[in-house]
Amino acid sequence: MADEEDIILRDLSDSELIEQMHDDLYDGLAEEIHEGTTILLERGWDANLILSDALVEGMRIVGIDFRDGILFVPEVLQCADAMKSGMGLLRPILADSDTNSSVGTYVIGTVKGDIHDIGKNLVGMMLEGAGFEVIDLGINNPVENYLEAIDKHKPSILGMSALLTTTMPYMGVVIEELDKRGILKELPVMVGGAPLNQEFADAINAHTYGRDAAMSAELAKTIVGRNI
Ligand code: B1M
Repeated sequence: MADEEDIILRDLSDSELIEQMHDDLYDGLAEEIHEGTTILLERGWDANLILSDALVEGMRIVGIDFRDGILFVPEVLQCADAMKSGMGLLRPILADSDTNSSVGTYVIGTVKGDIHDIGKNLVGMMLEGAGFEVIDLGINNPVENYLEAIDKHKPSILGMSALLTTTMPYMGVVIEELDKRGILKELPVMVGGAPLNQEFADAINAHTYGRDAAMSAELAKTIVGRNI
């Protein structure tokens, strides 16, 4: 990024900077998002607020134009990279747990056919902040990956993320398989992602529906008995 842009960002008021960051995220400018996030942190902004007001809100705007055919996949990929450059700075803060020992192990992954990972990564960060050891399986996970991870890590909770209406039914496939193998009665499953709701989670027999990252971390603590 040019120094000139640096100076401009620093000269902006908080609200102007937030708006500029929405524009920069839209334009996929990773360095500018990194810089904007740094400035807000230096000004004492809470990491959660930077996440919601600057980054998630910016991505919401991107989503509208993506839906309307104004932005296309290559552009939105750049937006995602820009978002991740800001998240990278917030990660150590959000994931900084005040508990020394792990409250439990949480295996999380995006389901088969789905490559969206920003929301999943956020949930993972919040879980780490809540004291969980997070095993992240990444994206595009078939049922075998979840089974293997359950066998290997013996998690307290299994989490699945899906961002597409075409991939969310696959969560039901995984849950059915867990049920068939007698795992479901012992392993709480949390599902989440923008197209989901409680009704869908109930319909596929998921233990819990996580609406957003912060709520999911709270729910996870409740499940392992750390919120009571
Ligand atoms: Co995609 N995409 N995308 N995309 N994309 C959506 C989801 C879409 C709604 C855009 C739109 O049309 N408005 C639409 C889905 C429509 C539908 O299913 N009905 C869509 C589409 C259609 C597609 C493609 C099919 C486009 C194409 O190729 N023609 C394609 C599919 C690829 C695939 O997966 N097979 C595709 C591709 C992509 C990119 C690769 C370009 C990129 C992803 C990059 C990446 O993730 N690394 C991308 C992006 C960025 C989006 C939007 C714009 C943003 C998603 C996001 O990161 N949001 C999205 C539009 C939108 O959602 N507004 C869109 C920010 C994030 C913080 O929120 O992920 O919702 P979210 O996570 C939240 C909660 O949902 C929750 O907590 C998070 C934090 O609060 N949560 C959980 C999520 N997982 C959870 C798990 C939990 C608990 C809570 O427990 C385990």
